[in-house]
Amino acid sequence: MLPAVHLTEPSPEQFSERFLHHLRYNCGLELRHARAADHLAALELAVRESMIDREILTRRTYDEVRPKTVNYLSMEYLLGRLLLNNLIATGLVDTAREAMQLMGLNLDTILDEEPDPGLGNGGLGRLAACFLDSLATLDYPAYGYGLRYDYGMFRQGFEKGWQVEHADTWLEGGFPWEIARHDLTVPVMVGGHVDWIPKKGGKHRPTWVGWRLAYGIPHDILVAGYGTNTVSILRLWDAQAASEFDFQIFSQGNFVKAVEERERVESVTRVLYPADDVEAGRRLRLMQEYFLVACTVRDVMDRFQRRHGEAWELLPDKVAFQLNDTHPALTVAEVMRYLLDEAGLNWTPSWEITRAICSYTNHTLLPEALETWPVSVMEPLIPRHVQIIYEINRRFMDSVKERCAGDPDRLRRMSILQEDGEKRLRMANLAIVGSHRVNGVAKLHTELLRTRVVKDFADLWPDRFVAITNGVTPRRWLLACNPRLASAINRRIGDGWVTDLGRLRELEPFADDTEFQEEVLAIKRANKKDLAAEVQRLCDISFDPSSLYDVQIKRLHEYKRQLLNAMHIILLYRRIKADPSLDVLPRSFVFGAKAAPSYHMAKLIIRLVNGIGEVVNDDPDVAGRLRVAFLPDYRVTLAEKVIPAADLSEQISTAGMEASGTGNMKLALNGALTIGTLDGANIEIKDAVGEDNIFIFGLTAAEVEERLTTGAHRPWKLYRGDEELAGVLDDLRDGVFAGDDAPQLRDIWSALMEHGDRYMCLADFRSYVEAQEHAAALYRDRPAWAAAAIRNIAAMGYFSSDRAITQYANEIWNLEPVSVEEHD
Ligand code: 26Q
Repeated sequence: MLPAVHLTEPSPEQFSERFLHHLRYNCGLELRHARAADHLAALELAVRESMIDREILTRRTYDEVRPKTVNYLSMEYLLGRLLLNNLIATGLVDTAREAMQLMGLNLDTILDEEPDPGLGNGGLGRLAACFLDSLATLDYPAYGYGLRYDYGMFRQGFEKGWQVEHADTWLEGGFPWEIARHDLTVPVMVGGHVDWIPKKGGKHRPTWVGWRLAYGIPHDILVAGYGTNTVSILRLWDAQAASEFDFQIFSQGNFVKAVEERERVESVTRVLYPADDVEAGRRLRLMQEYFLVACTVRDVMDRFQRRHGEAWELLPDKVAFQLNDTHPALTVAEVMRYLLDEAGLNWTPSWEITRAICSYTNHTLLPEALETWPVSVMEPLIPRHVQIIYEINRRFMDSVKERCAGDPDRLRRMSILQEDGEKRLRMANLAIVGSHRVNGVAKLHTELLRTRVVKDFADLWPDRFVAITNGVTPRRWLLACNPRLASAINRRIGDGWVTDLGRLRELEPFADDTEFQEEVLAIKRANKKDLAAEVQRLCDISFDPSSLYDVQIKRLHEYKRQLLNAMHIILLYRRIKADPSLDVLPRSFVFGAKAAPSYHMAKLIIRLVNGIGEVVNDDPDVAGRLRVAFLPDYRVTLAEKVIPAADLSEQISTAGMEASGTGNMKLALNGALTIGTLDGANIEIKDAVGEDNIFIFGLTAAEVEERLTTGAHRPWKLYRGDEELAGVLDDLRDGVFAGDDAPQLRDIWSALMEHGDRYMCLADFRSYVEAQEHAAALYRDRPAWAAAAIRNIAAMGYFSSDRAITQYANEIWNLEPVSVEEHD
């Protein structure tokens, strides 16, 4: 008999006892000696207790029920701060607030001490974090798997307007949320080669020999569902050298070489690649991808075996692997290797099982962003996997040949092996062939996948492709980050929306309610005042809360077109300079974006926006009507401050290039109006809020495609046809906003005028400016703007990650929720 587990809610007094206990026995401090960082650590440990109780309960339930479990594999998790969300999830916010008060401390001050675990680049990593929140909240049995990078996303600073990168040492002050599970350490094989060795029965079997061992140490971060007992685990792997690894070198007396070798192994989880495209493709990155996959498959198979022994045929009823983009695509090969080489199954059942348990989410439409790896890089690291992939491909090609014999081009396109030039493996093709479902992340995205990017596969297997539009968690992105708006909503419709976001529809009737309009405007203003203080602190720029806050926060990419936004600001500035008495709506522009350190053009655009700010912010003719702030070190924590204060949400990617976007959803949920192209999830946002409550502009994906492929896009023609545009371009050419850096920033002008303006900034410019004018006009009509904002909030129900995860569970994983009850 296991001991009973009951979850008891601590009183504020008991909670402060807990806090003081941790302060004393973990930090070795009495309250009077504790500093802010100690308060934080003690509070985190106090909350963690409640989470561990729930985790133990969850584990017990699953050991009994042995339910099907989804394993989400992602190279990135952009968690953001955890303390407030964990307090909210466990229902301890008020208790903690009172407890801190009892000790003369302030909860909000402590919360603001927490560093941001930034183990991701952008949307894909944040989506993984929202999904974990929803999985736990909806009681789906789930594990998240990732890597425990010693250095997460770099910290961004600006020097003379240029981005500079600093190391993110997030583990330095200790990270109380993680629990190292040395007992669950897994071995990982690398290197060596494949031999054909006779097995029993005289048959020769390929055998991976000569490999070396490394180890993966799991570090578990608990993820508490909101208002449920379910706690799931995010398991992050840390690479460690095996002690016997270097035995031989040690014994030869080459101590220093042996230590270097250990260092090489352990560097696998040293740093997150700070680029969200394939350019960063290096051997170490491949090693990271393999390491995640090898550790995870081993862990999942060990758990399966503990529960079900060797009944491998049960795998599809018990296990699902979800691949977050192609980064963990080697899962397909690793599961095959495990079933063939370790479980001893034959090819056909192994392949059926593999396909039944794997599925793949695609996050990009740009063909050049699809991951491929040179065989010459893969072979020395994972020779057995390369061999298995060749065999997968051979059988796949045979089956395609039967269907489309007379179409060698089609065969070439569909092959996992790219053979022109250096031989490479196409990870998307591997992931598609090895999965039973492939999903896009928005309707348009899935449609373009089907008809353009992987058309051949969609023609062959139409049912394999499904559309599941992204979503965001309302716990972090409304309840936690915008308490003012959350309580105003609660006062009108109750708090059911927190776990059933569709309930926001009930706000619709309040769109025309003057009192609610005024309340929403007052809340926005208070949030804008808070942000103004932050902007002052970070950038020494003063924002007027009555100005329109025009916000673009996302990774810096040419296709996201921060440049188009900048060109609009230049246009407004030029209009003011031409006539300082002109009536222009006062605007405060907020940018937040990190550029990949090797992305030249992205860094130039950051320099340009900072240059515009320098010129515009202090120009007496402008008289404070335009303010431009590029907030340094954009990350989840900063997003949580900007989003509640935003009036206008810039979602202006070149149509057909943004797979979905998720910031668009967060901003609308907080009452910002969108100015955007018909791209990604913007289209579905438009359908939800109605055309009158969004500012849509620009070419459609089909029109962009047409112009790019026919060469119909003519930058110089557009230049000559639009005087204002010409003025903006001349300023870019002349380095008006570049100071001493004019020669370098001229590359931006060249990209537009000499290299074909691939992202169609010129083509969409006039239409964008007009949409901006509509936005300005509506903003002046405060009640009308408030009504539109309320309609946006009311329409965001669909964009909850709870809805998205329910779809994954039903349409991909065939997964049922399991409720976690207290045990007697
Ligand atoms: C690949 C190979 C080597 C090094 C790095 C990478 C790499 C890393 C990160 C490639 C891509 C990423 C991230 C992509 C990403 O964030 N995509 C975004 O995913 C969101 C969630 O689906 C969408 O909303 C966005 O539209 C999409 O851009």
